[in-house]
Amino acid sequence: MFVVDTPLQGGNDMPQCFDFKADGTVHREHLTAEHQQTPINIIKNNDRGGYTVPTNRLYPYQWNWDSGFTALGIWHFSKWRAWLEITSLLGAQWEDGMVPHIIFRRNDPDYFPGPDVWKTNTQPPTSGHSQPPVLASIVLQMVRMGSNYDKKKAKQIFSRLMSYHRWFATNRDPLGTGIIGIIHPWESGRDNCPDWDIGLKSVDVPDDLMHYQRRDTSHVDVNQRPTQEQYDKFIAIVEFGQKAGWNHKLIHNDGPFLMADPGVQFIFLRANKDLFELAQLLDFTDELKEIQDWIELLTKGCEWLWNDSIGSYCARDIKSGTFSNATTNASMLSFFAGAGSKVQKESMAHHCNRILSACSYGMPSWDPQHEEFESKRYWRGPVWLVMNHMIAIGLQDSGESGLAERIRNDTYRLVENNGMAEYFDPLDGTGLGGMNFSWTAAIYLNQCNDEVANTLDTTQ
Ligand code: 9WN
Repeated sequence: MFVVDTPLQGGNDMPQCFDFKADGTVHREHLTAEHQQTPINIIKNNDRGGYTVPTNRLYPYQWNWDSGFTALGIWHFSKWRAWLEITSLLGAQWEDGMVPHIIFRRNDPDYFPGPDVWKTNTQPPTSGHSQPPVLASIVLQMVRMGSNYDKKKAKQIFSRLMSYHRWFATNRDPLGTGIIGIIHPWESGRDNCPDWDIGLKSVDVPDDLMHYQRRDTSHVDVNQRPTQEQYDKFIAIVEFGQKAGWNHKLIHNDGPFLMADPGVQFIFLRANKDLFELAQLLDFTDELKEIQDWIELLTKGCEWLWNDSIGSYCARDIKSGTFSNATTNASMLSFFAGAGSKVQKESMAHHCNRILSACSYGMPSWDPQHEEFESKRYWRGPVWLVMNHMIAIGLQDSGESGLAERIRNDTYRLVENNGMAEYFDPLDGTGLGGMNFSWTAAIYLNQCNDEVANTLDTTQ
């Protein structure tokens, strides 16, 4: 058992299903219907009919990886609705296979930039790039937990998952290097992480940049969001893509931003391993070779992200080769991907231990011992539970069960003490950003149910 030295604070209306024993270890009580009700209610309240928004007002549309994780949570109380979340997302897949990062089913002035800025000319209207490709991993998890019904559902969408991965492999790595490039910080899902400051330096904001008004800062404290300078650059990249008619080959070659993200790289490698297992389970044998080739290439590509000067996987600018120099929660996904040699894995486990010792709640999105750490500003420090979910799976798979348990316990403590926030301060646990957040509720629900299932397994 991992020993946690931060006392519980209590003070919110979530029942706590764990407690601390005199020896300092954490013991969970049985999961009750009451524990599940709060997250279920949150997800249901964010249901907009066939798809779920991340939270009311701040994010009024369907987001790609949010819907994936949310489906995983929904699966525990409604199987058909969980599959609907995934099929509705895939319903917005572009003809070339891309699954966009936002789907705009109705126009909503609460969010900027909306469909009239992206101008993708798709039906339904969407944004113009993608997000971390977690779908195949989510689908495999639902199939593993489920029955023939889930297998049948997965079979129906398998070819769409294939074309999504084919799109990523060819459009985000057109030269076949095994290194996936993202064309906008939003494509990483870790929007304002200091990693992207490197690539954003060379993004010029044109004098005639569209005049716009941010909406995010009218919902959330400005200090918990990206800066205005970053936002101008985000919009400048969108303008470039829109003027390029969202031609992704052109954007990859000539666009203002192109960086390799350990998050997307590792998530995509893992997603391909999961897609391979899915193909085997569902009897799609013709596809195995193509997936295996992606796995081999991506595994090689990971080497380019190894920053020897700090002994960690880091983001890297594809054009200049410049490395970021901090270990993030995305670096920690190397375990999820199964990447690296024995020595590299030991080094990553060392960083994991060091970082967790430096904060009360893991896993922070930026190294707390790095000068640019900001405990409350979005992806420059705070903890995000979807990242915790994948990091814990990776650590467990790699035999680092003590570290995995620390991460899972921190997820419970954060939610049960501070509510279902969008993200959390790793130093004091404060819930930040939007509240009543779908993916936070979903991860909590999944983790609780997962634990019950595992307990049942071992007692049978
Ligand atoms: C831009 C919805 C999304 C998440 C991202 C998170 C944030 C959007 C924004 O919210 O990004 O995509 O406007 O800030 O960074 O990971 O998918 O929850």
